[in-house]
Amino acid sequence: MKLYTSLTSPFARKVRVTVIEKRLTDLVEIVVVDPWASPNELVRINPLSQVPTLLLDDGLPLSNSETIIDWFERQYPIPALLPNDENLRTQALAIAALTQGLIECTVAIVLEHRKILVQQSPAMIERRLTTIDRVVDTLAIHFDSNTSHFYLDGIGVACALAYLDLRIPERDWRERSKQLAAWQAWAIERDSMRATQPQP
Ligand SMILES: N[C@@H](CCC(=O)N[C@@H](CS)C(=O)NCC(=O)O)C(=O)O
Repeated sequence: MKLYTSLTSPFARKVRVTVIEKRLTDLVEIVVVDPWASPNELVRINPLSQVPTLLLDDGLPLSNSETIIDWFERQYPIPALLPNDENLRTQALAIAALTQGLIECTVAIVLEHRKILVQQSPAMIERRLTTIDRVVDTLAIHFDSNTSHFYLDGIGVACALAYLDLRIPERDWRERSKQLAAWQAWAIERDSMRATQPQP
């Protein structure tokens, strides 16, 4: 199968980390594309022209990071990226959804900053930044230096915070929680995170 990715997309990074954590790198060919250039090879299989896109061996293209990660978890359940316990599983999915929103907020700010100044909305940027602060505070309740698992909620947290560092370094989320910062310092040292560092 082929995974279409860019070298900076945090959505695609979650999937690439998942592939490594599940030890599936031999099965997945990485294809680096620029989705913003709408390359034919991507648009042909995904009309959204977005990464990540996973092209299955039977020719079915899957888009959306959460859908792709869910597919990997069902097809290759071991090692598991969700806890067995139903309550813990639901909690992990709830946190993963928050991290998806955190990435979306960060991307929205990046896109706003790319507009010419008169078209930018400072109010919208401020609203997104405040949302980011709230999500960071919520994640800090669940992740600290005692958290040693790396399920898909953790993958989401690590990729979302790393993207925040990359794109909005001036918003120093570490100031909000030393505990979350300690967890992130541990997470980014994992082989899967080191191997997928953004290359702007
Ligand atoms: N909801 C999607 C979002 C994917 C997405 O927006 N990817 C960006 C790269 S970070 C992209 O390909 N953008 C190109 C475009 O939207 O034209 C996911 O979770 O995978």
